[in-house]
Amino acid sequence: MTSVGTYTTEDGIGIVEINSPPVNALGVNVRRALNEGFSKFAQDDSVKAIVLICGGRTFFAGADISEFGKAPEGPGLHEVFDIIENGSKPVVAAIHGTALGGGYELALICHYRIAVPSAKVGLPEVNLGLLPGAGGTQRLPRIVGAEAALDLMTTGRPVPAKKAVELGMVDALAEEGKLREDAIAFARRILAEGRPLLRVRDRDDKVAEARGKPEIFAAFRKANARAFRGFKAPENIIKAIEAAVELPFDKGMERERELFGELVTSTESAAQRYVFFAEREAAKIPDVPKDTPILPVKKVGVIGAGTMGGGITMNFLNAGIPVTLVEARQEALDRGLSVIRRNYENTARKGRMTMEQVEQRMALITPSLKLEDLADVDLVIEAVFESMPIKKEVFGKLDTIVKQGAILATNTSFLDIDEIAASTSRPEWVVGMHFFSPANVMRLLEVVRGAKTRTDVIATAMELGRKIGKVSVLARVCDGFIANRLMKPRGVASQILVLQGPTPQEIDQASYNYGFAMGPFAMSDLVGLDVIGRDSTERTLTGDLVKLGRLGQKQGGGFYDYDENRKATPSPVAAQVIADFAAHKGINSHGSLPEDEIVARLLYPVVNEGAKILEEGIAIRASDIDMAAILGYNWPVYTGGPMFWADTVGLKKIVEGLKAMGHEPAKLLVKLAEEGKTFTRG
Ligand code: 3H9
Repeated sequence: MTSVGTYTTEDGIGIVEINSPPVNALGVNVRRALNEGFSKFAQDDSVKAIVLICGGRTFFAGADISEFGKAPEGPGLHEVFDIIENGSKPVVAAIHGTALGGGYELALICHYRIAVPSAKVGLPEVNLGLLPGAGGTQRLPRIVGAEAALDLMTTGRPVPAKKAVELGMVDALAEEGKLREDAIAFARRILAEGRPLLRVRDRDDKVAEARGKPEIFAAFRKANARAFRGFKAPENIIKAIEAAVELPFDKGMERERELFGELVTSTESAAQRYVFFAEREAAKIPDVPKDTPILPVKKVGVIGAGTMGGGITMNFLNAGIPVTLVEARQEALDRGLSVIRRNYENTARKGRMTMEQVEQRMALITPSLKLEDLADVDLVIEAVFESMPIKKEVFGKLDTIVKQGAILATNTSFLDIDEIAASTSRPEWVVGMHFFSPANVMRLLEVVRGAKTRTDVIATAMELGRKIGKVSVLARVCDGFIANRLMKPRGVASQILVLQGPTPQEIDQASYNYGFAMGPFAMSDLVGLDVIGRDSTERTLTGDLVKLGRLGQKQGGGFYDYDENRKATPSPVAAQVIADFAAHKGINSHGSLPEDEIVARLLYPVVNEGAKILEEGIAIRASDIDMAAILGYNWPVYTGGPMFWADTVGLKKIVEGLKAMGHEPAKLLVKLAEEGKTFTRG
């Protein structure tokens, strides 16, 4: 293997340049190259200062995540860092792209930092269930203080270079495109001015401000308890920053190592690292090569200005893509436009957008009452009422109106896309683009390929999803595609379980403790029982509640009673309705169940459905199913999603559990269990 480092000198300045695509992660080859470069310049008396710079698209993006859990190879990060920090020559980190995690920690080891304005720096380890384990928890508070460090490290937010200079995270800005020259000039200036070797570890003033003030940490824990629920990393980050404040540097480093060790071996972090790669894997489609041409989408049409159509439209406006928004009636169009405007104005009120930006986005909409106005768009997304005859009529008309070479997409959540496509003369241009509500917020986009969809249409829809900030997951046609089909058995299971003994609050509590924001009954009450039971023709439990005027939170209570502040309490009326319905169904109550049993009854059927989705080829891979659950249904990310979670539980146990509940386990699930294999780990 050729070295990923080049070491050159320019008039007394040594330049260590690392180029290890794609993102200069600090894997074994990079560590070796750093070791080599810095050792070489340490011994070279003609070198007075050193610039550390990266080739390619970014400064180091962090430790190599794929190395975690494997046997360590080559020099360790700490070893390399010690050589740099304790050398006798000033080192300047020259930053472009994103200096993240171990990458920014490496910059903190250097004595000075210079960055181009487009660069970002930060410590995002929390998103991988980790803490900055290469000294970041001890050094960053010494620059920005404990409170800012708590915020930066528990959110993982990257900081743009200009702001980083204000915070002291970066010392100077370089001119865009001139990083190398400016970094060398900066190094020369340091030498000329005889500036000292500044080691962040030696600073104390900022951490001293928080010393002996445990209330700072207590208040932070309290304010964020909800956001941190279920995650392990934020608490360990807080403890590490407490150590930075209270302990001498070396002791703090020991504490950091201990706390990092706890995290890197945790299931939560393994799950979050898996999710990091799963998100990127989702873009890869075996029969759609990477070099498949992406069709230009400069102008979009959206049909339907209701909740979904409006949310879909906002995604494109946010990405600066003009949208022609078509509705059948003026009143509905006006209402749709005013909802979009109100959403933006609310964002502006919260200070996350200017009023000028609101107007810019609104100006990108061309409202229309005629499908004919879609003649020249590059992509149409239909978001009208979920009825096959209506969809077919719309697509039949679009076929005669929209220019050839445009993509015709439907946002249907369960209808047969091939049948919709057949109502046009160009089924190969038809694709599903299924958004999740609220469509401007939820990050999942299911791209549904029909039997005839062209590969460039698939590639374009997937890429467009990425461009508007979604994670695109590819599905084939079936009732409910991936996410909705996957989660349906949970709803069915909860309706049966509540007749067998556990109360709505016990079931909801078990779901909440597993990590969902809300249990199925609280959720039904929020959405409205009349909405949920709308399509049912037979007697149902929700139907019985609706008959009593119990529509949920909005009217009369539902599975719970509500006070004027919408605080829920167990409902004796609902309990009676449940008992009566159980009697009607001939189901005997067995009383309450332990929480893990409730979770198994709700979620093992989901895993089983996932296995079917996989064996039928609806999803390409198990990790795509996990992404769909996490991003479409807020499945707790620290479990890794249903398929990863099933692997942690053990597939044998799931198979036995399903049988005991009277479910027939999917063939694939049984096969993997018998072979001792897993869904996500081979
Ligand atoms: C850490 O540093 C721990 C230390 O504190 C302590 C150590 C003791 N490792 O995202 P992209 C791959 S933890 C390995 O599509 P973009 C990625 O999988 C780390 N691989 O590009 C993908 O591969 P493929 C803290 C990595 O331009 C390819 O690079 N750092 C890593 O949209 C391109 O990635 C982070 O958490 C990595 N660290 O975004 C930063 N990073 O082509 C994680 C990326 O095969 N990285 N890959 O699919 C990111 O946030 C984004 O990748 C970045 C670029 C913003 C850098």
